[in-house]
Amino acid sequence: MKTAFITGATSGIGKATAELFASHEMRLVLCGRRQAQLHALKEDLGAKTNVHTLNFDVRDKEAVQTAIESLPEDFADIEILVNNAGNAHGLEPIQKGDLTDWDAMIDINVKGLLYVSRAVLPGMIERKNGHIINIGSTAGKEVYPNGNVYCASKHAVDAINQGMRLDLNEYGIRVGAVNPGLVETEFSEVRFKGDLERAKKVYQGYQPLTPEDIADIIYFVVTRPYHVNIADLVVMPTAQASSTLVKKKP
Ligand code: NDP
Ligand code: 8X3
Repeated sequence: MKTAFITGATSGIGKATAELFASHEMRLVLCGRRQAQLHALKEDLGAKTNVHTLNFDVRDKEAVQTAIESLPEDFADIEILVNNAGNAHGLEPIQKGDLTDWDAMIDINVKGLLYVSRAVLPGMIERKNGHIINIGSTAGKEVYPNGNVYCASKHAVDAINQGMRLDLNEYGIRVGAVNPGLVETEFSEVRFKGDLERAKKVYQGYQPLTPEDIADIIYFVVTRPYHVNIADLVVMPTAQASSTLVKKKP
């Protein structure tokens, strides 16, 4: 039974991945800040597999380290790390950017991913066995108007993905990124600070990806034979050709 550690498992892509992994009886460590959602996940998925939940903010490096060090023996040998926690905060031209939003995106999407990886890696290196899946974005491949800092944070994930693969090569650890385009989750709700009407509009007039679509791909990535490493994968809805070109019904 493989142990998978998923950050940002309380909603969207992380939650769908946890559900799919549970249906394949993978042992799960599920992380997020919302305790009620973590509790519900443990109740629901606990019927299918062994689940351990960790409540921490990826921005807090001491909390990250303590949480990972506190893992019970059964869950401590992490084979798969899905670095998924992250969000966009705001969509403003650079000259109007909110500094708190900028801090959140850099601290969560970039530094949080680094803190979690740094805490998990020693075990993988010792066992010479591990697979890291970094959830990037099309925003890490191109920049769109008003996306400035979110795109920068995902370009950083792209660079970190490449850097990890180079540095971990000698230990036989697999590293790859899954970079989705538009996926309907709580993402836009967070970006627009709870403005549900505005969030809904992002996904209207075409068929966006679902979190389950991305979970399927992540499951495919982690179930390839060990000599196969999917290094970098971009996936968009068929209606999307780039960050700025989406064919919508009038
Ligand atoms: P959701 O908002 O649905 O999920 C985000 C998850 O990240 C939640 O589980 C949330 O948990 C967790 N999270 C956010 N901030 C923190 C934090 N400070 N500490 C710990 N956990 C945190 O969005 P998605 O599922 O869409 O996003 C998942 C990933 O996919 C992100 O990295 C996002 O950038 C990326 N992505 C999303 C796309 C989309 O169109 N939706 C497209 C491309 C990439 P909690 O609030 O409980 O802490
Ligand atoms: C999420 C996709 O296009 O909103 O990373 O940046 S997008």
